[in-house]
Amino acid sequence: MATAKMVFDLVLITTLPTDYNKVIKVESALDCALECIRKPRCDAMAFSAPQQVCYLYKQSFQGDPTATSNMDLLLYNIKRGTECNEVFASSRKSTNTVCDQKKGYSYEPNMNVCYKYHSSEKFQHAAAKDICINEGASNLLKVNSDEKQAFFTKLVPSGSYAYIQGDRRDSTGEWVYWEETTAAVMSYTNWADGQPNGAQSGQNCISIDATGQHDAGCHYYNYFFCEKYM
Ligand SMILES: [Ca+2]
Repeated sequence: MATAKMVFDLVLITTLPTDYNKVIKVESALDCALECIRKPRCDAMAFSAPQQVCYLYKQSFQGDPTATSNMDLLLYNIKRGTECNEVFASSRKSTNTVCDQKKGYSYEPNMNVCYKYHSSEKFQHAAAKDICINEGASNLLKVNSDEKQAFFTKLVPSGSYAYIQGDRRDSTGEWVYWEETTAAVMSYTNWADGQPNGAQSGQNCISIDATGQHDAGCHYYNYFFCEKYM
């Protein structure tokens, strides 16, 4: 059996470079290294210990001579022999959760949220959800904290609405999130003034604008947010 040789060079950098390709939820720096090695075009990686996420890069890092080591954020350049590509090409596909920048997804480390804002074409609620799932997301975005409410309502320009997760069950009037095929009662809502106001007229979905959350007809055409749950 060929010996697969690879070298990890620790690089000192003050701030995380933002030109990463993928963000992956992992448990350790070693898992992060394995994710990088599995990808033939990955030349560098960063592991954030507090968030347990792994950032993958196509380009090697340039070290910063003034930076000091930081155990919360470990960055490595990776050099490997061609044997490594052969060894890992046949290794099992990772089951870790990936936030894929190539598909237009962004990662917000402070909230640990991987999301995409679809702001060019409007869709009805069911179609929007299908688009999210078909491009690898978990579902529409869950706005289930004050931080997410503040962050995402700011992204929607005045006069526009964007769908998020949540719909009302006619039988009980409860608002629920869908976890694959199971409905979970929503624990967080943050309605705009005067909302929800559409129970009588079948406003059974949720959109956000700059002012907060609105119950909205699921047949309305709106922009939308997708989320990959990390
Ligand atoms: Ca409404």
